[in-house]
Amino acid sequence: MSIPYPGPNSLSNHNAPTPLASVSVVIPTLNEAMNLPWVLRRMPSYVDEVVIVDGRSTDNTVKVARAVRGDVVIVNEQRKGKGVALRAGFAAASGDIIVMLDADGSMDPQEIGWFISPLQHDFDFVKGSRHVTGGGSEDLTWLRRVGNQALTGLANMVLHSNYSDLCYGYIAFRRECLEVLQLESDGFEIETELIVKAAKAGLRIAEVPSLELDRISGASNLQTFRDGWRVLRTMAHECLLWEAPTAGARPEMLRRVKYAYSTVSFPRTPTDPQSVLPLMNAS
Ligand SMILES: Nc1nc2c(ncn2[C@@H]2O[C@H](COP(=O)(O)OP(=O)(O)O)[C@@H](O)[C@H]2O)c(=O)[nH]1
Ligand SMILES: [Mg+2]
Repeated sequence: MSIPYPGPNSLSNHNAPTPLASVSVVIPTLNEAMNLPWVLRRMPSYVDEVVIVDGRSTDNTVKVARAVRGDVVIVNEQRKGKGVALRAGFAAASGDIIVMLDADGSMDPQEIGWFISPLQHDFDFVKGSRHVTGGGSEDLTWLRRVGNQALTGLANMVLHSNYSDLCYGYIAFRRECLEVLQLESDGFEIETELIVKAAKAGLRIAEVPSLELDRISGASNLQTFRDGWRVLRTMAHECLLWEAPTAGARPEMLRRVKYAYSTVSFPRTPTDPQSVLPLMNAS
């Protein structure tokens, strides 16, 4: 199922039929068998393709993914790092719109609609923010919160931007953006690379509120100081050296889109992979 996608010229041509866009969701996974069922079951029906990038999990992540969603695309990526995994996933994704989110249950796929809506209205790149009305986080420790605030402030200073949240990887964009962004990060700093390059390339960017939930089970793979340093290094590198292929072509201010969260509570418990795997054997 696809979504209506007016595209940049729609305003001047009212008689043209609205084309449809397909949506791919790219999810990097490292030992997320207990959390992935919740994520996949909350995927909206208009998502056409889910791409799981794995290769290093030692639990049943891939089997569980196939059991819960039969049409899942699995990309085998043996190299270490969230950035490597996302780049492989983007290359494999076929959708007109690409959404990236985590597999640990911290990002609710039910929010995808908020990310897609600005893309249907001429925006190119939509990033989630935990620090605007309607957003929030159950997952941020005070150290990560302070670090993120400092890095966001620094990025805004050098980019002359007004982002409210830098180190957050719930993002959606038109697939054409990949040609402009030329991603090369290997680790968690890919989130910074995406955001800095999107701003430098003059993409039309919107920020939407997002509620970051606690990881359902397991431990984070991020190391605050090591990865904070990598973010800083990436920011310095991209700000100083990177010239976008379309740099300055259409510089746009960041727009902030407001949504109100309905206070729905939903059960978030780890899924025992053994309760899911017989599904696959039965089919
Ligand atoms: N394929 C792959 N996925 C990874 C790797 N490192 C982290 N991830 C995934 O990236 C997402 C974010 O990682 P997480 O550990 O939750 O970091 P945090 O959210 O920043 O604390 C999760 O879905 C992880 O499973 C990796 O080396 N390879
Ligand atoms: Mg996480």
